[in-house]
Amino acid sequence: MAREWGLSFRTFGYLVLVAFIMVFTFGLLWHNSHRFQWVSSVNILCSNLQLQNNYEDIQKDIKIQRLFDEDPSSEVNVKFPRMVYPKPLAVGPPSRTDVIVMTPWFAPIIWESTFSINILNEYFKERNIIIGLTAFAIKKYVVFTEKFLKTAEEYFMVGHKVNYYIFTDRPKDVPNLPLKEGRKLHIIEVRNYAQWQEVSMRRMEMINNYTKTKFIKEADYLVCVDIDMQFSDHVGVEILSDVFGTLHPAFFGASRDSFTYERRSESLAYIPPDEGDFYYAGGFFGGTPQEVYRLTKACHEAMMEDKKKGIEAVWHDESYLNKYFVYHKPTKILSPEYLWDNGMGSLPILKKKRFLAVPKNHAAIRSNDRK
Ligand code: 5GW
Ligand code: MN
Repeated sequence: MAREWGLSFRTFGYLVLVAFIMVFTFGLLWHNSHRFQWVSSVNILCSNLQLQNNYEDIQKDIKIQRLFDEDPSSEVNVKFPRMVYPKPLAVGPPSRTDVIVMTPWFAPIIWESTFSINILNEYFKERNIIIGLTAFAIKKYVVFTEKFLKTAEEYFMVGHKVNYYIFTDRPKDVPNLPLKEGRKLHIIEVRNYAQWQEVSMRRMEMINNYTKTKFIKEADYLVCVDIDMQFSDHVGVEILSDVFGTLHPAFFGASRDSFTYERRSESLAYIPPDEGDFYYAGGFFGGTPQEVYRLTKACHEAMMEDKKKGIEAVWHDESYLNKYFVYHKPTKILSPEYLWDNGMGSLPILKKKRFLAVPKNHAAIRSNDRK
């Protein structure tokens, strides 16, 4: 046959050899690509990604795998996670150019696409933390607990251990919902107060008392929120820090002189016109039990001092919280994504609405009659 094509036996021999080597090489490559399938898939992912700090787009492509966990034949006991994602940029366009993502005291301000939840989850998962979520359901506000808890199950700290602490004067009216593994409901029975201002303000005292006797033993972080709210998108470990506050949705773009800080110098909540960084919301703060203890103690004691003098700050507990944060800077700040009211509409900078006010009939929910 070689003769018919005008090839010498020698050339034909070479061709056969080359063909054999090629088949062998491709066979080996094909075999390897199947043995280490995660490597090839990761390579494909990486080559498709523009190397940007836009974590929003890469979120779904990130793979953090425990290399040896998944290989039963491995005899290696040391377990190193693989952390596969595009390299963060040290120099180059920032992930957000429309908002400030860092305070002058180097506390991050948490906006969508500034963090990678997979990296953060890996970090907090390794520490096996427990997060305590506190909320008050006093009097008629108990009606908000069901939606609050149901949506928290869906969006709040999914995959982590959570203790719900519901403070209420109506424990029987708190629904007993099925909770996911690692999540527990603690109903804390407390007294009510006749005046609504006091209901709101006494939260500081009650959180303070229970932090000292209970939370400090049961939780690594506390998240203290309003209950007339629903979770509507991811709220996870990216919020956790020693002590954190949230930008109030009505004031994050406002000037200092339009903040509704307490402006009467007789009150301990007084903030002089040339001080203050942001206007923080009373309905979402937290931190470690130690820091929450300090914060709630300071706020409660200031309220009690003012009460003796017959003065109460203009926005109650929120005013004292704002005062505290002027002199004890939060170590992390949550953007209004974490506390939004649809009454405020939508904005281009607001990529996510994670925790939303539930519309309420103010007159009906706040009246003193029992139904
Ligand atoms: C009742 C009437 C007027 C204002 C507050 C209340 C009230 C508040 C109440 O009867 N029961 C109660 O548990 N609260 C707690 O205080 C809830 O956790 C509530 O989310 C929080 C703050 O009060 P809000 O939500 O009415 O305040 P805004 O500023 O969010 O409207
Ligand atoms: Mn509220």
